[in-house]
Amino acid sequence: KLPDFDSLPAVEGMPKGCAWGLFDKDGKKDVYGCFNLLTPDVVKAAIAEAKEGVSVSLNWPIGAIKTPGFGRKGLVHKVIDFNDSPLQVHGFDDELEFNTQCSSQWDSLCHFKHQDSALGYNGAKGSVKELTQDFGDVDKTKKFPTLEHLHERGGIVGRGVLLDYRAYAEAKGIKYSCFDNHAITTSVLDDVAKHQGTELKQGDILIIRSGFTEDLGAAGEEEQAQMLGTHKAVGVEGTGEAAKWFWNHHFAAVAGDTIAFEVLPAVPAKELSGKGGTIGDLVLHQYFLSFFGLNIGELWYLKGLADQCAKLKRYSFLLTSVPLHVHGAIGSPPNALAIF
Ligand code: UVW
Repeated sequence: KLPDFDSLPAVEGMPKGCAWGLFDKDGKKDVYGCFNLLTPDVVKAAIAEAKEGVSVSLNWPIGAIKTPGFGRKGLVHKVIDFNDSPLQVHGFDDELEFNTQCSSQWDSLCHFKHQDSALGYNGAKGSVKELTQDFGDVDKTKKFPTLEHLHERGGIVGRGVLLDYRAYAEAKGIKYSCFDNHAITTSVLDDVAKHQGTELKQGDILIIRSGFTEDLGAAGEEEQAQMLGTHKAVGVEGTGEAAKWFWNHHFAAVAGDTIAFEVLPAVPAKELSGKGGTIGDLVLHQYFLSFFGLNIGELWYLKGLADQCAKLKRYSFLLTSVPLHVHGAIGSPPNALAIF
């Protein structure tokens, strides 16, 4: 049984809310965070959600945004004709170059640190150089909670649950733009669950749909740049109270279709010091990734999932996801499927 937020043990020099050490085993520092909640019993129960034999991809095309936000590099896709290569035969290869956070993605637990202490989940500290150096010695990166470790535990398999905020807002006549700072409060998330008849359980992978990737994908290149250029985005309210709500549900991970999961711009939370108006003010990123060990998925494409859930009147399903197997991976396309 996991402690609730108010009972989390104090960690010297850190604000309240660190789940550090909770999952440590045999004197080894944990690197999986809340994915530890995907126990064999939780996975077996999740597999029972696959009844219809229908699967839905949750992955937006990697090149869906021509100029991704936060100065990130978009996709460069080079197709190589074997006739132009030393092979001199008929056929093709291709090469991809992209920032792993330019489209649908998982944030690893060392993607965004607690800004005051520069510490990541479970006290992980160190520079990019330390994280990526010496590709021959995997043990050197064991202390960093990267996505690579997920391969040691067989990828991500669990019960996915959709909270379809977009459909709820349409039903209730709530109007909003995905490119404005529209905050989805946790009390509204409770209402969405009630409206759908959905029960949230420990170990769930919670997915929230706002329509962000659908609206951005429908826009042309110039319009996309304008939409992202506002640096405003719909998302979950970035407050300590919201962080508490998420921890107390004991999710295995959270994901959504927005660019930062939490509303942008972030407002410095009273529990965390912040400079004001900077990306360092992200509240849920600091709580989820650094304090809780709760991975965040962003920019997932959720229209097909929403349609399938509405058709079946069922918002839970088997979810599988396999991040790229890259040494020291900080972010990755999720390669996520919902299976009904
Ligand atoms: C940043 O890290 C700035 O954003 P995100 O994880 O939301 O892509």
